[in-house]
Amino acid sequence: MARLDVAETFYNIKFPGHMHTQDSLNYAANFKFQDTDTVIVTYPKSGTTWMQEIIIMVLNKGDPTIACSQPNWLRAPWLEQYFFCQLLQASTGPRIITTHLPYHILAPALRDSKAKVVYVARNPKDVAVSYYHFHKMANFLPDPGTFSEFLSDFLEGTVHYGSWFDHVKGWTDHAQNFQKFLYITYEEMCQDLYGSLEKVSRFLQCTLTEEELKISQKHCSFNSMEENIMVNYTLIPQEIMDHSKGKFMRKGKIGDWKNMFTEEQSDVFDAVYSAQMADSSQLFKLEYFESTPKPMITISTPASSSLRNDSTQ
Ligand code: PPS
Repeated sequence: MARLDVAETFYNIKFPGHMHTQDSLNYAANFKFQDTDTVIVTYPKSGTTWMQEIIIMVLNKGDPTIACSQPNWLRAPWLEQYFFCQLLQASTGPRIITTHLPYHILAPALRDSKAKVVYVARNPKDVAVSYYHFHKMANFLPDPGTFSEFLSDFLEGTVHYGSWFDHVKGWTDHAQNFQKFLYITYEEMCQDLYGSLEKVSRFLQCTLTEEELKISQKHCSFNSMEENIMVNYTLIPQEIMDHSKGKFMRKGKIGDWKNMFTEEQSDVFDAVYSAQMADSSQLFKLEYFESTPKPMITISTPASSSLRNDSTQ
């Protein structure tokens, strides 16, 4: 199934037809989660692959064998992709499921389960830049045009996988609906990878020793992941990802948007951001991603099941 130029529209959102069908999207929306599942939820380019790696290292207590021998899409398959069932059956160990689906599509299936949900958010300006570059190398995504054109589509929410604003608001505004929900940012992972590993290990109730955490920290660093063919997507054939046009592990930095946005684009973005996020119960300000990101939402675990907003911004 190539379908590189096909887009599947589901709930008014476009998905790459190369990996998605109406059947696979419907299947995802009605999936029967198990209480032991760990579900990684992200808008694209927000740190999905990184969290997949962090979780596999935590669950394996710092043993990199699986992380170095199985591609990430096999050990943490995407729920909405048409080969999901096949991959899930082939995977061993606790089920780690990845999804880019927005809250309103997945919530009915997920809400009543006790599955652990890990939501990773990233500064949307950096997401837009990363996504733009990814469009240029991923042949299953449309030609993004100029950055300015792509940015307009991103702000309007007409890019594949829909609106960043709806995604983040949907999941974080309803975090309290889940029994086990961890919210973490890409920026926090960048600034304190060791602490983030500890946080994920506490959430998954899988304690690691200091030594195991240190091994995991090294393994999950950008430099190490950039070289790991199980996560850097160089295993994907050239006709699907054109590696001559860019790298999946591109820069791995906070604030790269400053090298791409004009002042005017940044002002427009800020205005749209303020308008779109005005009704968010979490009251994210864009600067939140640029300061030391403190958790906006506390971890919900069996021991502390209430959620509260820690934001003072
Ligand atoms: S995808 O296609 O949605 O699965 O992409 P995703 O994995 O969510 O995001 C890719 C970006 O994450 C960066 N990345 C990392 N940054 C820092 N450290 C580590 N270890 C790491 N692993 C992945 C990756 O480089 C992409 O960001 P950009 O800004 O393009 O470099």
